[in-house]
Amino acid sequence: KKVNVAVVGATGMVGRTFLKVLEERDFPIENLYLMASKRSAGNTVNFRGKDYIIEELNENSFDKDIDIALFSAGGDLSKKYAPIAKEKGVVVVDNSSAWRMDKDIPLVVPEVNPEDVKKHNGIIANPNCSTIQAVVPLKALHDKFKIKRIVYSTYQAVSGSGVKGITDLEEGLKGNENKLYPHPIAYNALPHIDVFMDNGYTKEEMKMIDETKKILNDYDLKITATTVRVPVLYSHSESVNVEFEKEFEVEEVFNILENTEGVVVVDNPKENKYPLALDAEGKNEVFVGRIRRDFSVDNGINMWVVADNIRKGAATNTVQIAELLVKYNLV
Ligand code: 2RA
Repeated sequence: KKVNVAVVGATGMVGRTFLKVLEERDFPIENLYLMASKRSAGNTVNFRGKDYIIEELNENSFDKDIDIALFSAGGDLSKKYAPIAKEKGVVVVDNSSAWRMDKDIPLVVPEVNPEDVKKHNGIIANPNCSTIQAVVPLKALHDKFKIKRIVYSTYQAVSGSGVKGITDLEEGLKGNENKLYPHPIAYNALPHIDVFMDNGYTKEEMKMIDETKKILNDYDLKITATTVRVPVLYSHSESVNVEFEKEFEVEEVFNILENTEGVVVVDNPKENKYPLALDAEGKNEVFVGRIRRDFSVDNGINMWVVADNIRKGAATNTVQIAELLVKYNLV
């Protein structure tokens, strides 16, 4: 069955990657509509050998026959236009954080909680990139050994801040002053992603904590997080420390992860083989390695989890949600 798709924020890094992933995965598109700001309206983008003219996003953008709208246009535009699209019968898959913690809006990682798309009432939220790559390996382990506590420590690429993040790093490495972050990102590590809350955590850290509980549907999980911006262009790297309720053998963990959809285990330290940001860049899987028992607790494990934050962290996950909508005949 072919569907009519709108891409909102078509010229941004994630928007452009939506189009690449839609092509790569041969998503069944009947008609495609590209929407962006006034500044980009009128430009053309090639998709499957055909040129498409970008239209300016406005209140009437969804008056045409659109089945699914993939949004990556920031929280404010999502808050304004997702309800308009929904009223017109469009199913919105939104990348912003605007709707993620709304109890009536599913927060979906297709390898983890695919059935939740069936609960949608017009809007489905795509989780934060750093959350997505963590829950993909965690779900099967949670089902088998029941997670008690998670400690996240992340090392996040500057592309998470969009093109400005990339420019800031590239300019910083040339010795030019940084404009985006509160401190130079070149040769540095900034324990400050998004804004600080009253509880001393950043919004990015609270997103990982809150979104993990919602996606795994377990609000008893004890979770803490420290998210750090590092001078890497693409791919987020994460140290994930997990304590389980039940005993396990490390061999079991390897076997489970090696058989988890969307996970690639890269783990042979003696041959310097472990997940690397440069290796994950441009790929859609979540790479897991450095799997080893945490001897400081009864049933603990450490893992190193790496994924392309623009692909699996955003565009690919969103397209996979759209694939579920087609698969479940929800559009
Ligand atoms: C970041 N995860 O990396 C956030 C949003 N993309 O900045």
